[in-house]
Amino acid sequence: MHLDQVVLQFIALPLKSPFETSFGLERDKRAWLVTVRGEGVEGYAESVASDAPLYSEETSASVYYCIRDHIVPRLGGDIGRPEEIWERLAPLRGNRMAKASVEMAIWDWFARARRVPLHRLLGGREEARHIPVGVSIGIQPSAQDLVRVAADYWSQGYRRLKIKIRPGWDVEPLRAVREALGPDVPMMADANSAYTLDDLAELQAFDPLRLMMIEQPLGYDDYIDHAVLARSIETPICLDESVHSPADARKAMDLGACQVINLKVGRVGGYTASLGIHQLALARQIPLWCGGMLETGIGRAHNLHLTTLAGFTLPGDTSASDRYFAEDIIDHPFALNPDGTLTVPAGDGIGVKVDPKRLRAVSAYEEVLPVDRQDKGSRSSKGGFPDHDLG
Ligand code: OSB
Ligand code: MG
Repeated sequence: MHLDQVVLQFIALPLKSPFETSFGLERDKRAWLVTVRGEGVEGYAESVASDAPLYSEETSASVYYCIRDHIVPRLGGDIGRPEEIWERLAPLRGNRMAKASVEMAIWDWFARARRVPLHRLLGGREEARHIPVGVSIGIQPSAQDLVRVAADYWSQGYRRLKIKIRPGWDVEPLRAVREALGPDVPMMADANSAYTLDDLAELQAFDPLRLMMIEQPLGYDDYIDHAVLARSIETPICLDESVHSPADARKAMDLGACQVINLKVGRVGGYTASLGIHQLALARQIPLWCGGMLETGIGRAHNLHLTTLAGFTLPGDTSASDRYFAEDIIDHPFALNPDGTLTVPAGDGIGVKVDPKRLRAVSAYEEVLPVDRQDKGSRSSKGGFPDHDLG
């Protein structure tokens, strides 16, 4: 199979309400949509990098330049299997979000060309049609607000509540939710690296709340301190930011730095790396769940296909489209089923497409990058990325 073009479209999609974490506040979902074209078929994905390097080192700008200058030039010639993309991109260090956005679109392209759903190409469980999901709740103005928001999501059917924390917004608001909703509600916290081992007393104070886990309490690049912390608290530790590869996952597991892993395809560089982590997690009996990055429906569809794999035993962060957006950009936005599941889209590839009218309303910039050097490509800016408005 041969690729002809990679199309980059930058979108800014308003969030229904701002999302606040220990590293910042997001008002819009700003992302690159990636379309790959060849053999008369298209494949779709999106980059999970944000404008500022707060969650990871990558940014919207770095993703653009990496795709344009380093990834697309490596996509020429025959592609026999989607796994080859990981090998072609392996000489490029880091830049995993950039790699993943193209690699994921190519997996979708392959699945569509073979007329199979993506989960089949990935080796997911055929019977996993409905995926139990949770919701991630940002930092709220008060504990009272948090209890109201948490109770609302719980009543909608979400299977677990993840609550963002930071020093000064941690045990008290979580205790308020525990007291309001009762001991049986599956709850967890995500610190996004806001603590250090000096905060051991605060982190131990979570123990009586019987959380499912605490996500990335310590350094975004750390396993050693997490391993120390794991021996000093009862709450299981889940790693997010500090796991970038199967090798990272193995080291974190060997050191006892985590009992759970949040797997985000974008963070680890694509599906081939994700499948490597998945295999390891199954072998070591480390539960996985699929994380999220406030994706549009395109990224949500990818997440659901991944979550059909057997190692995803805990509800993830792939909530319904209406949790973040008044209007998603896909033809069939995701709705929460009454049993707290999302339905894996049927059809070829990821099973959803961008709605062209919605896309026009939210797109700021478009560039066509030729894989075939004969083609000149094109650019059209509506005053968005990358000319202005880097955010
Ligand atoms: O740490 O999991 C995280 C969103 C942006 C960046 C990092 C994280 C998150 C979330 C939201 O927790 C997950 C989602 O609902 O998509
Ligand atoms: Mg996280």
